[in-house]
Amino acid sequence: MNDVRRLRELATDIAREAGELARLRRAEGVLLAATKSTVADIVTEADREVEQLIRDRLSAERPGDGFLGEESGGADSATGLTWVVDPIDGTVNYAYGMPAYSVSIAVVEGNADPETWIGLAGAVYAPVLGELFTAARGEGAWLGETRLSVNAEAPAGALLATGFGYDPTTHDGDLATVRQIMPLARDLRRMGSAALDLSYVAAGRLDGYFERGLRPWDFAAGALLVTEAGGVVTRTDTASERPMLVAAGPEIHAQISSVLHNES
Ligand code: LIP
Repeated sequence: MNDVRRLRELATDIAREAGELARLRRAEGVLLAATKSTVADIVTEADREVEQLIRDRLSAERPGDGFLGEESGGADSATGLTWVVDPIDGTVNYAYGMPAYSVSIAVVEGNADPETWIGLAGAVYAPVLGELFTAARGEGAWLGETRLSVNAEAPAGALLATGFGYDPTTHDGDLATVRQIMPLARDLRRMGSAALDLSYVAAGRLDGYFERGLRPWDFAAGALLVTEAGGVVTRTDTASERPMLVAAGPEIHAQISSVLHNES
């Protein structure tokens, strides 16, 4: 039996240290390290340095656990647990000096396959905003000492968030989805960090969130926050290159899913 509280404390402690490093490096000036899938898909030296800090801490504290990080790839698990890490989620915001970025650290039972893993604990830390979201399986979702709960309904229409991939050829399809869903919405937000979008759904700051094409590290911690706050997180089109993730309270999730199914 895994001690999910201890795993949560470890994720929290490392996320705090990693977030402070990211904030320090940003203040010193951002160095672009490379581009990845497209010219818009950037990685900074800080992304790599922060992920290495996280990986080193986990190797010391949890030898034998598996690892999947956005920048340094994966390592198989010898213990049955795998850490899924986005060192700086919202990298473009980070590069431009916007505060909406976060360190996302999750630990799952199983390997880094979202179709089969069981989320055990997670932390999402936004260092500039000074907010640390945490969750452990069966222990609820928290912002500091405040327990979180998703919104049950949205009588004035749902405040929704979404995002778009780095590949401009996908933007028309994603905008068609937005157009399809807007009749449910009172408004739409596009913050640029999936981990924060999911944290905000858990906190009731958003009524729902949907996005195609997220990678496991973008949502591993945030999805646990939402489910531990009473919400529902689903991924559909999982055989495609761009699965659709939807996160919301049960009623709003059903409304979004109904529209998406009619769309497809
Ligand atoms: C980002 C996600 C965001 C998405 C961006 C990007 P990154 O992750 O958090 O929701 O819309 O396209 O994938 O690249 O900053 O780690």
